[in-house]
Amino acid sequence: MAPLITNIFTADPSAHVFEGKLFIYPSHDRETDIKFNDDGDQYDMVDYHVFSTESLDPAAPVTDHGVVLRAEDVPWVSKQLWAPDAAYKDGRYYLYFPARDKQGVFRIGVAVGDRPEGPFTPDPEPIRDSYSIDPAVFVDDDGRAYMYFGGLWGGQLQCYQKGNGIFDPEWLGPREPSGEGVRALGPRVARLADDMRQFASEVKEISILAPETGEPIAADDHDRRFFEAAWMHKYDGKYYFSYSTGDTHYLVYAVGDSPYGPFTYAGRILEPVLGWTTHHSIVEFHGRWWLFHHDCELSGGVDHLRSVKVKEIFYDKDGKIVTEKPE
Ligand code: FUB
Repeated sequence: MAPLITNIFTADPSAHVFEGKLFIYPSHDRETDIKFNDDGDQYDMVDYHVFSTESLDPAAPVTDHGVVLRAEDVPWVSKQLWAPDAAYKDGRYYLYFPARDKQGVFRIGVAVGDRPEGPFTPDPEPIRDSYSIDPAVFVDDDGRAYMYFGGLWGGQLQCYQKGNGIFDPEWLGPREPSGEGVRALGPRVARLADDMRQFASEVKEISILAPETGEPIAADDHDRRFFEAAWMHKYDGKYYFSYSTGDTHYLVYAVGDSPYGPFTYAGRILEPVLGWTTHHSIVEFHGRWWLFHHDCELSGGVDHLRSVKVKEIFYDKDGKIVTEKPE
């Protein structure tokens, strides 16, 4: 299947329907001489573009709205603009993005605009109490907004085992908890304030439960434990929390009855693609459900030069997502 975006390398697509059009907020991958490592230093991105399309018909054009935010325009950022997301509330659009601060610690920032295609003006400081990577913002039917976030290894989630805001540098690197009886680290969620620029609640850890035991997924269960790439969507009144399993390269999901979880693991959405990372979003558009994701086919398998793709997904009669194979 051909990539949706071919003029530049793009990854981590967060798709949203705004003003009746489909908007995509991806990372913008670029060439670098930085050596590949398991901390992801080679993902050295410096800006964001926004894309939109009126239709997901393969022949429909996709518009590149150009650069909407640069690392150099955000006072607290040192490097690595990783996977972003966007949200709309009360007439304004919000672009959320993770990046390393001047101390090399990942934080999450917000930039605000009047149009879905930007431009966006960044707040001068990261969101208070935010940490790690991969923000995904979900606005529920009652108007309440939640940010899901977190990522292991280079994403530094494992550095916060002593508590929110307590960064433990001992855990830096491609590391995570392991061992018999040790539960996996959960992704994080916080409710967003009405102004969408700060957290209105404490950051909470989310529980992802194994269906066979009802207990949290084990740390060594790398086929199912949360690694990065949080996404939330609602289908038939249920909350579908989806994510990447990182080093086992699956996109998987878990289902719950509340935006805070707990969520019970429900299966795979996409088998591994070409390339180390896998990251996605799920959105309903014109009455059909779409999985946006990326792979490295266009770059011939270069892990940090990815391209956004889209694929229709289907639910069975019980609300289970039918597993897709990469194309
Ligand atoms: O694009 C940089 C990082 O790679 C993202 O933040 C992760 O989700 C992975 O896709």
